[in-house]
Amino acid sequence: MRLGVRVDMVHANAVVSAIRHSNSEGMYTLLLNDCALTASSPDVLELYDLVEYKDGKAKFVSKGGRLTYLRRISSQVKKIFGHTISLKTDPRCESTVKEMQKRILEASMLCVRTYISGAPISVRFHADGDGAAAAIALYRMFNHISETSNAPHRHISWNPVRENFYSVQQFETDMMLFNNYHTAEKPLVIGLDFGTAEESAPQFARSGKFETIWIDHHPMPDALKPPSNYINPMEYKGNSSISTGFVSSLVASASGVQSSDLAEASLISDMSMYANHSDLRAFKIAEVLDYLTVRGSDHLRRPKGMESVIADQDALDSMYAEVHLMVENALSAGQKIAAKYKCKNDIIAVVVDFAKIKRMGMDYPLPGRYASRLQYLLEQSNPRTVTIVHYRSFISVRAGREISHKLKIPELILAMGSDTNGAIKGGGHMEASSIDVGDYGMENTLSLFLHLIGAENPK
Ligand SMILES: [Mn+2]
Repeated sequence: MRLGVRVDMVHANAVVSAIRHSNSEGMYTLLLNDCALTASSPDVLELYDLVEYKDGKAKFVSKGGRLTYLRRISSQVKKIFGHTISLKTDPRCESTVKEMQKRILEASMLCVRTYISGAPISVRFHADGDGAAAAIALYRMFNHISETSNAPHRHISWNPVRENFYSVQQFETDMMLFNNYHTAEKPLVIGLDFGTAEESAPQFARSGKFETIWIDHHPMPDALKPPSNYINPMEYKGNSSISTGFVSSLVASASGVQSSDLAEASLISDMSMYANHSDLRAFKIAEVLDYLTVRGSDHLRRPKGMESVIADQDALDSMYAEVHLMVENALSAGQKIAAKYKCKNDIIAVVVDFAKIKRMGMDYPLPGRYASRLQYLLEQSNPRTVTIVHYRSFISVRAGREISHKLKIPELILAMGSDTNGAIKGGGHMEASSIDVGDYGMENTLSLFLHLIGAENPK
């Protein structure tokens, strides 16, 4: 059995590995052979000072503990990586997982090293089921490190992100946090399931003062130079069906933490081709995370709160029942009011006016996810379905894999843009895209789009 660190213990020869400046007195992270504690001090300490620890206080002994620090941090990191576990992987993406393995292990080790040393960490995750699953996997990993290394009380800030890029504001907030610290290891920003967009470029270029681990599975624009420790399955002959939650669970499993439930839930949430829809627990988690990231309270939109729901079977079951009913009702209402069009190649276009769903008092899921769910449902009975959900000035288009390569929707959107002198904008990929109708108006845009996919009698 592992014994906790007793606060009344006296530790000689502790080394200062991180300093947090505050108005009154500094807070110090002290590295020992078998633990990493936090202490205040009557003395003004510097990095790598050797100190004596007693009752939460550090007393200066001597300078020059850098080598002691390096030796200790390496041995503490090593201790954790004796227990790597494996994650069940779909045979279809095994080769990609194998190719990513080295980067995954490096990322995991960097997390452990940064955490134990006491350097601050900012985790930013896309506010959806996949991003949240990824964040919770890492949350479990950091908890595990905290227990295994006797390293409590670290600063990690967990932030859900709505944009698809690492913004100036996010960057400034991270720098503000990091500026309060003076640390042996660089501070760390972890980006999950977002950020692979051109708008991130200036912030990535300025990221020299901290380390990054960036996990994403969206296509990379040519203009973007990724930050360090960038892991995207698309760069390893994989595809976007390998979710961020799945890759993050691999990072967690490298340090001995089980999160296969989150890996599976993220695949379901992102409608991955590797998703196992008969895994009921994973399905429930996906449904609940999708909901919490959109409608959860501040606490329930962060890993600690979300994990408290997942870890409690009753809480998970009852929240799932509630959310699932909302989704089912909204989807069946949509099927009733949908307008259907026969198109070329035996394709059926299903058009839903989301404002009508809202008027019936249903405002969850949001239109984009709603379109994905409806498409998934409809393609069970007819794989040649294209789902079109419109709300305000936006249209979400979803197409099944079987027909998406015939339709080439992103190309149609570009064509509509040039036909309308740039009034219509949008983008996405073959299976999921969105259109901003701009000045061209909803009615006109819809009929233009339906015309392009060869709908009979479009409005
Ligand atoms: Mn994702």
